[in-house]
Amino acid sequence: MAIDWYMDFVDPGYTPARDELICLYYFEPAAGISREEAAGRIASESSTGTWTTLFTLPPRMKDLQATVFEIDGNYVKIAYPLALWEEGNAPQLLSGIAGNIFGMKALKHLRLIDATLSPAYISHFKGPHFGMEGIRDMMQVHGRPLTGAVPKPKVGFSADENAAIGFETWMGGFDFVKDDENLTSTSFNRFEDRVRLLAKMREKAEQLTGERKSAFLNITADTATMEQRASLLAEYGWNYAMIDVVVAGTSAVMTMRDYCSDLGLAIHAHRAMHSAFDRYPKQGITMQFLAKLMRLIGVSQIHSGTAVGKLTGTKKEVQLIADVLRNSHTKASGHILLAQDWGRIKSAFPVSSGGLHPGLVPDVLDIYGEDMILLVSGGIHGHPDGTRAGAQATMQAIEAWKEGISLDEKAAGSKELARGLEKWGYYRPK
Ligand code: CAP
Ligand code: MG
Repeated sequence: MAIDWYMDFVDPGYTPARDELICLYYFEPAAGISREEAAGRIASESSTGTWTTLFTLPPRMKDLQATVFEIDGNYVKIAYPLALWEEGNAPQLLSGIAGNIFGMKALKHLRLIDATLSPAYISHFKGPHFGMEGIRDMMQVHGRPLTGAVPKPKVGFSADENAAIGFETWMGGFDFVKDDENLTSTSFNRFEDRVRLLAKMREKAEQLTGERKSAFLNITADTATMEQRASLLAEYGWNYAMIDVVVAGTSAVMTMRDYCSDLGLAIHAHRAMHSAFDRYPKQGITMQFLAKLMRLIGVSQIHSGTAVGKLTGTKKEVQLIADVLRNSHTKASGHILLAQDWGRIKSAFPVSSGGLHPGLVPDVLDIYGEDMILLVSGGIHGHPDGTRAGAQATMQAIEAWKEGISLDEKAAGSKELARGLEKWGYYRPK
């Protein structure tokens, strides 16, 4: 008597239906397990199956089974019937395609690389509230990257000190001030104080510069507290909320997407903890899939890497993530990206941050182009002449890139940039 039925989930001749979801995995079978059987196990355990044959199987069970339809070396494509998935429930999707399968003994390695989300599946999601164009209109910034900085050191400033640094950042020409991922509402810097004191500085900087200024203030906490904090942000005229989306979780982000949208707040998504599951190339979940999921559930922007700064992520990965976030259609690309039609789902901004300084700005803009958010934090506060000069140096570096001239040429007439290059040159932090 057959013990298992994993091969029932394998059909190389199968053509997926238009409304099915397609997942691409990298996999390595454990010793003694064939590729076909390993692939069948992934499809089985991520849809309807289990480790042994069963007998009570209503006919609909067959229609709900996922199907392995393509195995190419260590890559497998699996089609998932739409009916498997609850409408608009992204956490449930993860429980299926990114759940138990990562722990199966039958697999030495498994990595979810990407998924094609069918138009029928996407139709139950709202996506980003504003889209890139909406954010640009809201901030009245066109024809250049948007810019921002986190006060550094990461935490330790009082709310007063934080507001003063924010003012200097804005007066240097930056659009945004941002909380660090590990700053929420600590005894030395309460969220309420920060919101209120920065709002005062924002108004002053807007009057003095005539520019629209904003901030990504970190509301990350339990969902009820996040709602209270989002309401407070709106009360003080802020147009953004920041959430550490990986640690808060997909459910909380979905709830906050609607709550913030009702308040007219865009969501800045920090991805702290992402490297715990996306860094090792043979295991886990890719950042491009995480970016896709976060666009689907409605963040307005998410960190996507620098390729030249202090944190991991290759130029190719960074560009892929940017495509997933910005494009209305993404083309399939080898074994790293599946085709995706986003339908009416709006775009989201990629955010480049981490070890950047004026000397690295052209490299980053060569990778991204200007439709991105550039966060330079240590790279402005560490400027020899202070925060405002650091921000001015970064804006001058952006101008140089737009003018198509080298930073050295630009620095000849820009003392802030010259001083920045004196300190950092073109150093790539490790
Ligand atoms: C950058 C940063 C950001 C990282 C996040 C930090 O500061 O504030 O959190 O960029 O990584 O705490 O390191 P610096 P990623 O500019 O001073 O380095 O963008 O890769 O998600
Ligand atoms: Mg940070």
